[in-house]
Amino acid sequence: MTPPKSVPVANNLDAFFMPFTANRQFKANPRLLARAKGVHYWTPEGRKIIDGTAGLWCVNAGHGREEIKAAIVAQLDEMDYAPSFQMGHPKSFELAARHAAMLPGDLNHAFYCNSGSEAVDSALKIALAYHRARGQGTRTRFIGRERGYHGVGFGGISVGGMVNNRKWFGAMLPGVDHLPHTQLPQNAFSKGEPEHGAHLADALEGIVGLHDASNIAAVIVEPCAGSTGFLPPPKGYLKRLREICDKHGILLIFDEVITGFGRLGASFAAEKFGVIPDLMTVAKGISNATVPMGGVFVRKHIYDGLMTGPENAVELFHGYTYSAHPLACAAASAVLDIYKNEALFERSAELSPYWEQGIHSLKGLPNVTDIRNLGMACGIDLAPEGNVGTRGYKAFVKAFELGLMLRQSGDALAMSPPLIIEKSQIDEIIEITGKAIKAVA
Ligand code: PXG
Repeated sequence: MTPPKSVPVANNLDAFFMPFTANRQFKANPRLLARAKGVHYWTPEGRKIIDGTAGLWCVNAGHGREEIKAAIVAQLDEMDYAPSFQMGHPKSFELAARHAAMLPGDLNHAFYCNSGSEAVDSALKIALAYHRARGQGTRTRFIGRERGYHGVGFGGISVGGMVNNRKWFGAMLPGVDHLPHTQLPQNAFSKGEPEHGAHLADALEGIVGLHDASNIAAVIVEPCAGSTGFLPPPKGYLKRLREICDKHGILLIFDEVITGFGRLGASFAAEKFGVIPDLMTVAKGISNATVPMGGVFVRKHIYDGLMTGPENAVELFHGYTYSAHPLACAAASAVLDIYKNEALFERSAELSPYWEQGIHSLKGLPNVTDIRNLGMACGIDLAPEGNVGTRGYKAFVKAFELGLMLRQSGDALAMSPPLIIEKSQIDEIIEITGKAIKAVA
C-alpha cells in the first residue's frame, strides 16, 4: 500500500515513538485515522473505515457522541482541574455513587485512575494493603494466568502472561505464579463459553500447596481474556476459581478493562457469570475513551478492612495527580447516561446471537483453525505462515485496505465493534473479514 498523497511524508512521522507498533514498518507505510463518527473512521484522504474494534475495545457507545462532548465542555467551563488528595470535587463522589449503584453484589466503592494499567497496579496494591491492615501481611504473592494481559506497569506485566510483554523487562515483581491458560483444542469453534476446561481452575490448589495460602494475596484474571485473541472462560471455570479463593482466603481480582461496560451483553462479566470478585479493574468503556480513565471497584469488606487506625490516618498511600480528574468524571457520567438511555448493554446481548452466527459463518475459510465469540466480541485463529504473526498482520492490513479496522495478536484476529452497531454493518464486517482471510491464503 503506498501512502496516500495527503499523508505527511515519512520523515515527518519520525518524532513520535509509537507504542506497541513496528515503528519502522509503519512509518514506511502509514495507516492514519483522521476523523470518527458513529461506527466509522475516515482516513486523512477521506476513505471510510468501519470500526470493528471500537477503537481499542473502548468506544462502546460509538464515536463522536455529542452528549459526552457537551459534558466535557461544560465541565471545562466550570472547573478544569481539582486535586483529589485531601480535597474533593462533587463529580467524583457522584460518579462513584453511580458506579456503586450499577455494580453487582457489594462492589460499592470506586478508586479512580487514568488507564487500565494503573487500575491493575492499584488493585494489586490495594490487595496487599488490605491483607496487611488486618494482620495478614505475609500474604504478598500474586497469581496471574498464562496469556493474560493486565496492562504494562511492572505489576501488570508480572501477573500478565504474554511473553513479548515480559521477556524484555527483567525480573519484574517477585513472588508471582501463573495458572494455565484456557484455550483447549477440544473446544475449537465453540460458540460462547466452551464446554471443557473448568478443571483448569484446580491448578490454583497446586499453587496453594506449593506456597501455602498464608503467603498468597490475590489471583488476577480477565474473566474473558481479550488481548491474547479473545478466550471466553470454560463453563464453570470462574465459579470454581471463586470457590478455591474463598476456601483459602485469597482475594479474587477480575480485570474487566475489556469485559466491563457492556461488551459481553451484561454490565460486567461479574454480572454475566454470577461470580463476584473482591476487586474489579476497569478502564476503556468507563469513559468511552473520550478522556483517559480507569478504576478499581472494591467490595465492602475490602474498603471497610482498610478503614482502620486513627481517623486522621491516610488509609491508602496511593493515588495519582489525575485520579478522578473532573473532565474524566464528567465524561464517565455522560457515558453512563448513554448506556442507560439507549439500553446499550441490553442491545449488546440482543445483537450477540446475530454476531455469533456471522462470525461462525467464516468457519471453513482457508487457514481458519478456531473461532471464538461471546457477547459482542470474537477471536479468529489463522494457521501461521512461516513466522508467527505474518499471516495475521497481512490479514489486518488487507482488512484495512478493504475498509475494516480489526485487531491482530499474532495470528489471531479479534473484533469488538461499538455496541451501537446495526445488523447490516455486522454483515459488512463479516464480509470484509472473509475477503481479507481469503486474500492471505
Ligand atoms: N487489562 C486488560 C484486560 C486490558 O485489555 C489493560 C489492562 C491496560 O489498559 P491500558 O489502558 O493501560 O492500555 C488492557 C488494555 C489489544 C489491546 O489489541 C488491548 C489493550 C490495549 C491495547 C491493545 O487487544 N487492553
